Amino acid sequence: MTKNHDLIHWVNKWAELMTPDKIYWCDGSEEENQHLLNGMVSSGMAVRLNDKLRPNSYYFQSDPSDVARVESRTFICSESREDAGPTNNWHDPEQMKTTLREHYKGCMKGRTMYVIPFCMGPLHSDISHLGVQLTDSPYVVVNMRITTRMGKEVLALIDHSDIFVPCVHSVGYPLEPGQPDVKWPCAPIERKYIAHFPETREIWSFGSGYGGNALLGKKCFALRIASTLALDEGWMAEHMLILGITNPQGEKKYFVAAFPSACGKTNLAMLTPTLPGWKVETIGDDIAWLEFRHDGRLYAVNPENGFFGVAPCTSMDTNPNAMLSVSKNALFTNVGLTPDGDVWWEGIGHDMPPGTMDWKGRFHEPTHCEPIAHLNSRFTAPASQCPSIDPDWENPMGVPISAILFGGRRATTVPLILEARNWDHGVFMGSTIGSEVTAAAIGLKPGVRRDPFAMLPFCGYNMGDYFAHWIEMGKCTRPELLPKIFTVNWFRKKEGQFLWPGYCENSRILAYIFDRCNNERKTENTPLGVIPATGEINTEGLDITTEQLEQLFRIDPDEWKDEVDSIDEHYNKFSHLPAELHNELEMLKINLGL
Ligand code: OXD
Ligand code: MN
Repeated sequence: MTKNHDLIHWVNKWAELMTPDKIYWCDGSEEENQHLLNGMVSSGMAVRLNDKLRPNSYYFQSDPSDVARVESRTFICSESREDAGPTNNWHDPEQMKTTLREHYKGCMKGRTMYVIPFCMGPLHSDISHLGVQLTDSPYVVVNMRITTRMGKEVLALIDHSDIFVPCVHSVGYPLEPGQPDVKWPCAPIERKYIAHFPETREIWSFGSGYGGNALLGKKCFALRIASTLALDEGWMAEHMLILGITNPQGEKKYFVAAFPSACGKTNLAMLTPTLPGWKVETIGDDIAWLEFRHDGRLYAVNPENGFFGVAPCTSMDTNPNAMLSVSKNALFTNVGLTPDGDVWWEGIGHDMPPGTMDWKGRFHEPTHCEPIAHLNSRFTAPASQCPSIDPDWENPMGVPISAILFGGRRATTVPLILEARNWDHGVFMGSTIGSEVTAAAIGLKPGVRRDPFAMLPFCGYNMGDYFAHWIEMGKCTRPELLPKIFTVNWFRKKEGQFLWPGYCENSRILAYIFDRCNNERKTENTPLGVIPATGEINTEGLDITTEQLEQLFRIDPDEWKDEVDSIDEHYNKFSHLPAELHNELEMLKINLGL
């Protein structure tokens, strides 16, 4: 228990409203974890995997209606609509609280309310932040134990600090006396709410037990609420991986990279370089908190403690480090379950064992064409188990960043690599990231979706103000100390075929960026920015033709006319667009002769 009266008062107030049968304060111990997992196995929510194949690992299937983040039910409840901006679902905070209190009334009946003290960031870092999540889902507790620092030690920190972000979560499925539970309790979509109150730094989530809707430390706290803290306090909370890269001479640098969801951030963060003598190490695969420190350099910390990664297409070929991270002490949700008690998904690198159960609990006829694993099926694994984890991944100071990469999935238009002329030009690049979406994945219209800084679903305030914050951050230090900024696009195609091999061959691009950070390599100026001079990307041993390389850097005037129109349309949404970005767009038009 705690000595923090505010915390005790807050917990009691919510218990009165949600009326759980029991309140349990999580200490984060291994015994507690085993107890919860055993309980879920007994209730039928979890399956313990075969210990010989995958020690201490568990399998879960969600309700088919509760499989992903629901952007349409995610709300930013700021006092004024203007502060949520044109890209968020805004709701009046008092009205939202009134509506939600009705939903929360009695919602934990028949269940235990778990109190989870957690810390985003290393335990004793000045950039870390504390939170407490209430939840009625033991699945959430065991996932939060992996993805955040959680338990007794954090509670001791909360005892000595008045500041914690209060996070309330319920699956929204109370049980009447004698009513049997279901395997995955949740509420229907129209009763799901993922509500953020940026002014009072609160998160209220109701009705979903899955991923970012329920593990509130991740997208809700470390991105949406943290982005508002960062704006006020002069730092940055970003949807970025962090990696360390060492050249054959032993010199090391760190990069961060922002890509929209499902563009391979986890693969890039854990990449095994194909270039001899180079090494890549992982700090984080999804979120970076960035701050300028006394030496004028930008430092990054991964606020998370584990990975919550997309399973399909992860294999020993595409990402051996992720595969080894999930070899034990891992949780799997919505993948297939093999007859010998292991997991399977499309693209795991071997044929499906006969008799594998799909994520909906069915056994397929060979003619059945639905996937075994849901496209958004996930693994949860401790970062400490990743073979490529960086020795400094928990350094409370963070690591100094030399380059910032922006990217998306673009079959046309965008070159393989483009270097910004300066910080403001780089901010322009970040603010215009586009990525092709598939309708199947998130229920969005296929086509290019502008996802500025890959933060579209995750920025907790007006995105125009967020762009301005980026511009301001560039004034925090001397220009020569700012990281260089690049756009990359591994996904360019010709006649339906990828032009660049991607995956571990992306180390060739990272190596080029590394050298650019030392102001090495020959470059060429283009209307879009700076590209490598011919021959400056190491393609030794690659099966790639000169024509393919030219295609990868081609600037097609018609495509760019459309692109500029589309950026114009995108920018027109923002009444708070900083003048610097408007000027960058005008400059691009002039450079392109438009
Ligand atoms: C994620 C996402 O789950 O970006 O990381 O959607
Ligand atoms: Mn993400």
